[in-house]
Amino acid sequence: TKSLKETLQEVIPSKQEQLKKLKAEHAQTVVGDVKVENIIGGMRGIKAMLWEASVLDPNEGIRFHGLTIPDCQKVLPTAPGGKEIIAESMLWLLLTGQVPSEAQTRQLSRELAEKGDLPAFVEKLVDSFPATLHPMTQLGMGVAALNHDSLFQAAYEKGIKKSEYWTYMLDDCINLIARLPALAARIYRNVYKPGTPLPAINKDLDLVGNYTTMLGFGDNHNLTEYLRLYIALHGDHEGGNASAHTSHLVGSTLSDPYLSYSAALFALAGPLHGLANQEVLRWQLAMQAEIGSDVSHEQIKEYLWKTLKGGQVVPGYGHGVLRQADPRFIALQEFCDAHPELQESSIIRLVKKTYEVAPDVLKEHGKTKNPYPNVDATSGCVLYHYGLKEFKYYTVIFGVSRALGALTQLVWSRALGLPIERPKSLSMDALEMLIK
Ligand code: AMX
Repeated sequence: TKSLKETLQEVIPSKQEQLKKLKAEHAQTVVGDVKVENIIGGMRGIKAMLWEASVLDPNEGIRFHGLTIPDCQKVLPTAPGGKEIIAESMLWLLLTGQVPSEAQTRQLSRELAEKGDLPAFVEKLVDSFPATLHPMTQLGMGVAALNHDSLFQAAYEKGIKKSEYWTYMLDDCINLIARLPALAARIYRNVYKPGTPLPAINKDLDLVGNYTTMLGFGDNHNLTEYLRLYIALHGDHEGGNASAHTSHLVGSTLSDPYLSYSAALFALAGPLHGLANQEVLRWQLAMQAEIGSDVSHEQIKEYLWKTLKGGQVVPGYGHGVLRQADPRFIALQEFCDAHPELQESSIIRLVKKTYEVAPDVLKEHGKTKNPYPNVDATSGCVLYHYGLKEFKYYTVIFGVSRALGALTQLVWSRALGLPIERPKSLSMDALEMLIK
């Protein structure tokens, strides 16, 4: 069985060749133009960065190396006894562009489990945080502190060839992904279940199986399966989203993966990005409290208008790139449809009914370019149903997941020798001079 590193070693040369050819033959080819609206509009729509693992189509949604979510669900190995994609098979696909075999997936699970323990000083650091410190702040600080053991940083200090950067990057990235469950679970226990014993990592379990067990939900098979799917699906969403772009930017300075990804986590912590799933749940619960669970479409419509007229956004709807219902939302809805306990859940039923009404209301409202749901419209509500009820923790789970894609690109950025990012900024005066 070929290992992950051996597989990457084989695929990297052809990608390097592809980049060389693009540079040699098309360096001056124009692929888009920059308008004033792009400059003042958060760079929306500008094609300005390389990102290998996934590409987001406005209508079709995400593809991972060309595979749609349903494609991935067909071909990627699951956990033994499970049906859902797992983090390991998704990570393998993201990194190599290839579908791993069952044996390769198990080998990676074992490697991650063997590397999953936290250094004692990080445990102490995390245990010293007040329970009132937001779990995302704790996660970002814990990840940054793990750079104590960065192999890339140590090798760089000694002096290594540029062509070797990616191998140290890969080692760091695997170590970081391996340690995220223990770190994230420790934060959960400290904040919400203080004093309860944290189980040790089981070397025979997959990454998310271990994560769920350490959170204290190991005996809930359906929640474990949900988290496997959730973490695989949230793994990557091309490069321009705020968290992925942040890790790309910081990594371009040759900061190690721990520092790069901790910066990404602080971008993920914003309410317009990763915090949205907690906002959706808060909003749906407030709706339930006000109008009840057994409600008509008309009542939901009224509640939607109340939210909009109050000057608030409808959380879980709209997207910077997508212009259709998010296929990740659809995949999570299908998970709900396949599990009777979720079909009977009042909060899940309310999410579904909201989806039947909200797009038309948002179209009539006329502001958002995308009146359809994004993945957050449902993700937190399922966690809530299964008893993981601490909203503030939800973005941490997203943070465990997004590492798959962001760290993949760090490996590729170093393998391709991409330079430090340095876009040009302009003042309004400078912009006006250009327009004249
Ligand atoms: N409800 C009400 N109004 C909305 C809206 C929504 N769900 N989504 C967008 N709008 C409004 C915007 O606020 C903006 O109004 P303005 O002109 O007064 O500022 C207008 O519609 C145009 O916005 P847009 O171009 O359609 O969206 P965007 O690219 O600027 O923002 C996003 C995208 C996701 C931040 C926005 O749709 C939003 O705030 N949605 C709700 C929060 C949410 O679900 N976020 C999750 C995103 C996914 C993720 O990162 N996890």
